[in-house]
Amino acid sequence: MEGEKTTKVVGRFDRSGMTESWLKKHRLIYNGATRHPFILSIRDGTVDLSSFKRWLGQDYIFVRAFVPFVASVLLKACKELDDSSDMEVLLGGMAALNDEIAWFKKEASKWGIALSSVVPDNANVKYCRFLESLTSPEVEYTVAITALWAIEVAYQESFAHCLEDGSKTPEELKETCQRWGNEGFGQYCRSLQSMANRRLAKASDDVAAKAEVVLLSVLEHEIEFWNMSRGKTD
Ligand code: HMH
Repeated sequence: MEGEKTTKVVGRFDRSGMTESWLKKHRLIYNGATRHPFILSIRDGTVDLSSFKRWLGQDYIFVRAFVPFVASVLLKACKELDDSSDMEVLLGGMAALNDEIAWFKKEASKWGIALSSVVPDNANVKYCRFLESLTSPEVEYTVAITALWAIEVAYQESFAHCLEDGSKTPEELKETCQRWGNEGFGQYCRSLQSMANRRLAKASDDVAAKAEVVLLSVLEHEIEFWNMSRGKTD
């Protein structure tokens, strides 16, 4: 129908842009996850390379646990009748993870890290358990897609900050920052965000409240993960 795409029904509870309003509401914790001292130390070139190596080894373990979580979100999307394009975005995300695992192996060998002997740190174990809890069929697609967006955008905002004009990121860390800070990954995050917004706009108050709690949990886990990488977990 003519004009259908431009007509927007504004209900009593307009939730378009729910994620944006949550980020405003929870700005302090969001900044904690995206402007962490570990990230700021990469950006200003003072990063301790042993911290960077610790992060690399731990993140490889995290990403291996992240794959079944993303697969569970994909499975949920496939069961939703109305969101066939979501499935395609998520499938692209899965394909990128295949590349990412290969990249971790290459990067680890460059830094002399034996990935098979990395022992997961407490903060990582907790984060991976949290991811596993979200794979349950009882977790609604709306909640799961909000979590996935939050996990990805935390890295995107963090690493993009290390590539901005005026940053002094060491040459040997730029490729890592590019992995998550590049424009394509930024676009993927914006797709995830609009998928989450679209679902949240139709969600019950109860499901929306659960999604907000999950967003906060993700941000807390991200902060703990940076703390662990930096080696200061007080
Ligand atoms: C801890 N959060 C953590 N690791 C990652 N690789 C991402 C988010 C993004 O995929």
